[in-house]
Amino acid sequence: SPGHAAELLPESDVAHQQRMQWFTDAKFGLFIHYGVYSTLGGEWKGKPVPKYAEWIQRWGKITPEEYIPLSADFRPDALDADAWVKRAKEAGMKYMVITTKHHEGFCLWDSDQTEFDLGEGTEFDRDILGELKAACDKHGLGFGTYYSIIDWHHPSQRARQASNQTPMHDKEGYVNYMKAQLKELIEQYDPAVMWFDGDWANWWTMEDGVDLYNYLRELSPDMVINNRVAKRKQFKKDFGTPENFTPGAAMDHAWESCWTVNHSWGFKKSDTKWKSTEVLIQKLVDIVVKGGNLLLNVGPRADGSWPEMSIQQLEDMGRWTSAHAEALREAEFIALPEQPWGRVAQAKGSKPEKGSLFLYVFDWPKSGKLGLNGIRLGQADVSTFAGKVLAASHTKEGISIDLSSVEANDYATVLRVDYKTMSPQPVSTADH
Ligand code: H79
Repeated sequence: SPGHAAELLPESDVAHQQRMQWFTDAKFGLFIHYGVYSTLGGEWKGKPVPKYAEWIQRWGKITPEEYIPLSADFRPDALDADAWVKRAKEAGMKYMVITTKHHEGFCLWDSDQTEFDLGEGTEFDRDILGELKAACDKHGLGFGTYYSIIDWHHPSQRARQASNQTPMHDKEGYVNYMKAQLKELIEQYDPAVMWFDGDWANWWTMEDGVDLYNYLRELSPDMVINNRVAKRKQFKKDFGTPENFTPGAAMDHAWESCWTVNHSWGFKKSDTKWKSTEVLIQKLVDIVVKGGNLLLNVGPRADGSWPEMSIQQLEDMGRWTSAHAEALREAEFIALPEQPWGRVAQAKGSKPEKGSLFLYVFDWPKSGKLGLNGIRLGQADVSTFAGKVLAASHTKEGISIDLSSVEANDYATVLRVDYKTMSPQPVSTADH
């Protein structure tokens, strides 16, 4: 309860590791930002509003009296849950996370706690979270729910939408509201991931987060919860959430980097900053070789259709992820110096006396020779994933691979190095 210095419920390292295994193996997931803001597409009174479209109420200075009636226009008639999940699956994604309640406070399920929601008694009487959960079960994806701690609709914070200097009112009442809603989500949809956001609110403390984490852990022993349940900078469980950046190296805990396919998270008509497939694939590789997941966001239109570009981006990614499933799924972090041409991972189960490396070539060396540096390998057989064997020679720095018979892939060309004996220390010149 508020005011208590809560402690996390105990969990052994083994239990934690077992609970997290599917998540760390997943590598790639779909993020969906979908809510009343989707009806505006980032425009208010005929003009684009700057910044993220899901923040339009704040940045467009829209009053609650103007904003609330917009929910009547939110009719996901064209939402095809099976098609959404299939697109994710074919892209190589293993789970999805949808904004069940963003900062605007609108709920995508029929909540007993509010009338600002979809479902029975509203214009649109369909259980879209139930449909998505069923599609995820059918296609073997994990179903996750995003839930914002900040709520601009709830009376406790309604005035804070216009200015976050306005004090929080009846925090205890709001925490009880959150707990009741989260219980509904767990009981109705049994989410594999609970993804919080808005932890930066000055009224939300570490103790509040720990208390909420314990509450959820008792309701759902296996659910994976992100670190924004508390204060993301201090809280490590269950996973870190770098947003719009990728850490420089592996971390000592699970993590997931979230990026969006353009600039805004929610659908924004004027947002044409679509990331190229090359950028997206290279992000995925950069994250995966450091032991993280990529949660890639799409912002559907209010009716549930997706921008054509996003459908295309996921299709293009799927071609690469299915051709290189092994180099995606079996990749494990290996501490090596940076390679100027791309990234390196070791295959799961590799040992110093025998194993494999995956090389992901982003920038094709003009010389036609690829230098894998900072490593000493005994008998290295280099091959492409088409089974072509490449000539390799040992150099002072590591090995040099002849690429003259290989055709470059647009996004990341993958090579496999099978070695007998490996020492991943920089080769010192004194050895020669
Ligand atoms: O849901 C998406 C975004 O809407 C949400 N997180 C992703 C996943 C997000 N909202 N804001 N941010 C991310 C960036 C953080 C902005 C902040 Fe601030 C800077 C929070 C506190 C300081 C400016 C001042 C915005 C609110 C107060």
